[in-house]
Amino acid sequence: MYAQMVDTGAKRLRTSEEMSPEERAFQERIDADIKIEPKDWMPEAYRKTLIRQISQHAHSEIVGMLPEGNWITRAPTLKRKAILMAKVQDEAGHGLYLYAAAETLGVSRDELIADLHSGKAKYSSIFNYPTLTWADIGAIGWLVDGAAIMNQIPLCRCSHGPYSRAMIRVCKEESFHQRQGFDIMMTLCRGTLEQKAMAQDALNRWWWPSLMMFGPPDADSVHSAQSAQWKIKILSNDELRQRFVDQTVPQADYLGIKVPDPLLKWNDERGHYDTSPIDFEELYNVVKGNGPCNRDRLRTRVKAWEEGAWVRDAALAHAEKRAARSARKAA
Ligand code: FAQ
Repeated sequence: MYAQMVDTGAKRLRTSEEMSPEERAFQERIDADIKIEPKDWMPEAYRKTLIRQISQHAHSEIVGMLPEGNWITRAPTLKRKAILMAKVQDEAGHGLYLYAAAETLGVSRDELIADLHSGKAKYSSIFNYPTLTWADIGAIGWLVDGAAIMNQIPLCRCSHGPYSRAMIRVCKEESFHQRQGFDIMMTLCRGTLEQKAMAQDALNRWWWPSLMMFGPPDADSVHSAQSAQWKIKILSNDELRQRFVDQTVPQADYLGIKVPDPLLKWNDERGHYDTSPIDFEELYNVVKGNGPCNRDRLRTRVKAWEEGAWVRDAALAHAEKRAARSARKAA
């Protein structure tokens, strides 16, 4: 897979001879699966790549609270409401671990958040689609969390210590999220004809955007080759996408609903499902800011940040007061 990335990747990788002695020693540690920790030497480009990816990931968790948060007051039962609240709170927690992992690379949380709010930093394309019915909450858990886990399990083995450790806990919680989504879909699919139709409609709308979460095809992925060499990426975008399709299609069959792809077919020779070509123009358009909800999502985040200023000020004042008290006691 790595060789394939090198062949198709946009950037040529530096050979061992072209690296400085420090870089070579760094690459040797990575090749030997030794984690890179915050105080270790690292190439500037490695640090920047990680800040980019980890912060985008953190922003995705925080923006990702919005489409589901929108349904907390409308969940159909008290039990579903409690579960959804816990899930959305977990996402806030994931965002916080990830911001903390990015901070170990020498960037402040305020800088990262300013980049999100100015539109400079990206977050996952998937969160720019609307949640129109309760079945969308099921589809997000089943498909979006399912895709997130597929991408994040290999990240538990990535070369950066803080990121890899954050991923272990995140994946455990995501697995609960995925199951609660599937459980909502099961309930709807075993319910009335209208409920089953709602589940089918949600699958129709979330299927293709979920496949796009894995990023552009390998041939167009600018960062893949370098990230693979540094073991930030363990599996390629297309490989993860294929694994997700292979895992999810039988689940749709079990639910008795149909994946919205007329060309979807098991290929015995490849041992995988074949799909129709994916319309990556839609991904690029959403990433550029033109998805159905991009503007609304950013506006909501900026408003929440501004309206939460007094909470941050109060927490800071409290922390300063406590620090001063401890200093007085110690003196
Ligand atoms: N959306 O060269 P590549 C979740 C950008 S968490 C937006 O392939 P790379 C939990 C990419 O950043 C979901 N932008 O890039 C949850 C780059 O732009 P840049 C988030 C995308 O980094 C569930 C450019 O395209 N997960 O869902 C997307 O090697 C439910 C070129 O692409 C992560 O962030 C996209 N889909 O690979 C929460 C996982 N795809 O930065 C709430 C960690 C690509 O040069 C509810 N991240 N781009 O301006 C990764 O694994 C990687 O960053 C990829 C992209 C695979 C996303």
